[in-house]
Amino acid sequence: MTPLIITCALSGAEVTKAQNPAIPYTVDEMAREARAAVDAGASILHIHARHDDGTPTQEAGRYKQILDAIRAACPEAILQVSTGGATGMSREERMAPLTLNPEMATLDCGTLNFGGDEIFINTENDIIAFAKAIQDRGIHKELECFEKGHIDMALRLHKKGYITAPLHFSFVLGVNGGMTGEERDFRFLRGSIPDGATYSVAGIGRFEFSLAEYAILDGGHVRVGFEDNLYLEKGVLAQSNADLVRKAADMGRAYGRAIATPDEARRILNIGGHS
Ligand code: KMH
Ligand code: ZN
Repeated sequence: MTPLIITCALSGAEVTKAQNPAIPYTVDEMAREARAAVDAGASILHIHARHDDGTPTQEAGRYKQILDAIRAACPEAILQVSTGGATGMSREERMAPLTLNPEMATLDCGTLNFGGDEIFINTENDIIAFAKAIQDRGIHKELECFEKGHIDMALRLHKKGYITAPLHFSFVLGVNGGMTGEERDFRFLRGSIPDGATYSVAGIGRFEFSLAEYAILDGGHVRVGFEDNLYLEKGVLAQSNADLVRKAADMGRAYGRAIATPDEARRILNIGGHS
């Protein structure tokens, strides 16, 4: 079976130290969490920038400090910036980290409710603009799909030439306002992507490890980390992102999947023409 690519979503934009004190905000905390996650088996790091007080930001300057520190701590890892940022941010604001030419970036493929009064807005024109900005810079994209309509949108824009191959999907399931992450949801989405496409699952909260198991058994890939889930098991907070990565890696190995190194991940996803 293909080696298992583990992505670690280090901090996200929404969760806070009040919920789990181990969530990294500062540059040093980000770099330390990144190194430990890579040591535990992560090959891709999904990065949202925060200011020292935890406020999410898409400022290129702050992203640069964080990317430089993470690169120094783990030069082998694939760094994936978020173009999702936080709800309420403008298109231009969200695009700023692309000016740093990271190896990977997310491309969010549709709008959804995001709890309370929050709406995560990704209009068709937003998606086209993000796709162009990402692809023009030769950055490898991950197509974030929070429900089936987002896959349909990505495939429609692929057919029109706005989103180019290779197609690598992330099924982000369990957001309050998006699709749940039950097994039937996974099977529906997994069956909706074209042959030859790759995918990873990101289960929010209680869906993190159940979805990971379906994907591992199916030959897919997995994202874990504080952005998605704060708990190692019910009622037990994870002490670090590495705890969550280690649990996914142990599950992968138990089902016969070797854990992909960053270079193996580059080959599997065809990043930069590796194949
Ligand atoms: N923070 C969410 C509103 C992404 O990284 O591309 C969006 C998000 C998606 O996290
Ligand atoms: Zn994110």
